[in-house]
Amino acid sequence: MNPTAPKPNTLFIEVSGSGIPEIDGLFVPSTAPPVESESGTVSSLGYWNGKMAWDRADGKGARSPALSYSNSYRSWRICRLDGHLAYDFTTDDALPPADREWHVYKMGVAPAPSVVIHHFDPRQPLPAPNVVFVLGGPGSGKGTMCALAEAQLGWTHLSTGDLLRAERKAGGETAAAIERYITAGELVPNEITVTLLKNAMDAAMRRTGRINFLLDGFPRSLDNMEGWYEIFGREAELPRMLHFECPYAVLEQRILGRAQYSGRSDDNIESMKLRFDTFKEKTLPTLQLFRSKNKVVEVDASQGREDVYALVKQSLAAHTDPELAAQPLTEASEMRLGLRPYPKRS
Ligand code: UP5
Ligand code: MG
Repeated sequence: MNPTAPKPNTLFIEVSGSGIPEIDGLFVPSTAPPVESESGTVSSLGYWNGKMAWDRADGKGARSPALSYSNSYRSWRICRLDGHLAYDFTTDDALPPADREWHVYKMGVAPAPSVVIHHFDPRQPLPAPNVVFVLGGPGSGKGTMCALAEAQLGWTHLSTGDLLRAERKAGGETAAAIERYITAGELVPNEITVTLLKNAMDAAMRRTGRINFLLDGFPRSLDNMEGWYEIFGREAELPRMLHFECPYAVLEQRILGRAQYSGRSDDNIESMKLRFDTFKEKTLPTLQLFRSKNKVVEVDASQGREDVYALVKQSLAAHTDPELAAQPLTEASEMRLGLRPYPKRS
């Protein structure tokens, strides 16, 4: 293949709320073969002016793509069926903006539509995710290591604890219940946790196109595992598990260290003891189950951060993009590893 040839466009774009029927809808990557103009220039509909362009799902945009980039105006444009410009956005961004308001041009209808970019065809079910569970006592470093793997290795980090805290903050109907369980160091019921997890995984896959997940702090009980089976099926292969092993005295020190800045209602000696009891009573049986199926990688998490991260990186290597794995550490990653101080708070 010619290395300079444009890459095929594989993204899907959903446009809604424009008030113009031919604009609202799904923009799909073009499958039309490249065409040769009279002067002999070959262009592909999936690629326009050096940037990706989008055809219409109904094929109405056969002559020129309805969503395209103009190099001369340096802007993304959405055109009506009659070719008139309806919306534009001046930027050099590689993709049409999905998080900012578009400008309404002469033939457009205000307000500008919202634009959502999908990495997978939204009309089809999502592919199966590749999941690794990460378990370990409170303060064993799950969050720290998963955040590193996300920033450096391209895995998506989802912490059920963080999802629950975000849901509590959003103040929905389950917020009060979540608060009670978390402060008591007990496990939040399955209906809440597993639903949050499933929704977050789907949204992340569509948004990023990435299917590698580190699920931090899940499954915390055999009951959680039942919830998992209900959603992903009993036939699906059991995910692998990283177990962060660390003595209680070390965990306690770390949690008390973090308590100075975390603002977490469970970062105190009393909640910490309850969390550890819950870990032994509810989470250890899950770990045993995974051990009996040879699915566990044991990680000595009492070591320094760099050593723990090296083990994590190694155990994820088979599914990690080697180019990402070879990247130098970002500043934020160096801070997480304790190689660089965090900036002083004012
Ligand atoms: N640190 C990390 N690694 C270190 C190292 N190698 N050397 C030295 N220091 C290290 O790390 C803790 C602290 O230690 C940090 O200051 C870090 O810099 C340092 P962190 O990465 O935050 O540890 P982590 O294992 O993530 O600890 P966390 O407290 O988050 O674990 P928990 O499992 O207790 O908390 P979680 O947020 O997962 O859950 C909270 C509550 O939510 C649960 O108690 C429960 O009530 C509820 N919950 C559910 O009900 N169901 C779920 O599925 C999940 C949560
Ligand atoms: Mg955590």
